[in-house]
Amino acid sequence: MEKVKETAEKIRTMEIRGAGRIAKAAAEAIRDYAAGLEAASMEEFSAGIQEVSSFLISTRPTAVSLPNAVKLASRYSSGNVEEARQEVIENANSFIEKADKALGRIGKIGSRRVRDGDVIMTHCNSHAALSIITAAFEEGKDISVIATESRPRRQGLLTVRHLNSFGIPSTLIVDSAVRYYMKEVDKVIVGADAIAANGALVNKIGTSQLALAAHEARKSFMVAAETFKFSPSTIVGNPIEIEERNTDEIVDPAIIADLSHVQVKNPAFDFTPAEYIDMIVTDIGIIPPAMAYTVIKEHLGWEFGEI
Ligand code: RUB
Repeated sequence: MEKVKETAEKIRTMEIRGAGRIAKAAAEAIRDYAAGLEAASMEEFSAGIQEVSSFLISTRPTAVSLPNAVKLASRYSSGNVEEARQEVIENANSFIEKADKALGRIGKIGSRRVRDGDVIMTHCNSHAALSIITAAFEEGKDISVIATESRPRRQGLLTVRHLNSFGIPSTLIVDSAVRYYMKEVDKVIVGADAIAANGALVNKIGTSQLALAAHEARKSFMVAAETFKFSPSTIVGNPIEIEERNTDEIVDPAIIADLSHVQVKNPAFDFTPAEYIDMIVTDIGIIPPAMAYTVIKEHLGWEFGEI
């Protein structure tokens, strides 16, 4: 349990962050927990897996990849402890392997939509979006990137560092400069924390502003998302919860301590409606947002009874 707590803390404090990495870390934690779980009966085994699953899921509420990963990794059908343990280990490993492959596939498929000379705008730090950008560059396309700072946690710095390590030219801008630079942009590529059954995207706060600016300027808005970012529970009406993070991330509490009429808010994500999204690049191909329901039902393999 110590290792699970360690992983949960790293997710909570954002040492491990980005929906895909969070999902893989959770699958690894469940696998290692299952491997070492001392259970005299199936009841004890089930209770242990259940407890750890709920604990991990509670660390960050918005990235649907987290409950999806936990659910896929912790599946077992055997009534025997040793067999069930093996099933969990295999399911977790299979999830991790598929997640790695998915990033590569998204890069390969999405890069075909990037043209030589493109200026790409991206937001926050998405490994899926970066997979497309780096794949296009490695195919020899002469591209450059405009990366938003992504206040308050400034994940844009991670993005420009990553791009720089590939030799891809990038420009770092403040979030409020998005519309100012949109005229220079050919396409926007962002990642996803979750995609709802109606095709709406949940991603880092400010993504919907980018989408609005791209829509106004008639620039293409692409989302890069593994199929495990699609949210089954939205089919049965559950809304995706937007994480509100500590306001210390925005302003030092001492600065506003005596401002009795001021409150600070720090939502970490926002919703971009499907109508602003041109395509979603997934590991099973490029789809329109209207196909989100099909992905959940047919490719994620979810049954209504499970929700
Ligand atoms: C990260 C973020 C990313 C998505 C997708 O937010 O919004 O765009 O998680 O990332 P945070 P990836 O930094 O708060 O976790 O493509 O790497 O899964």
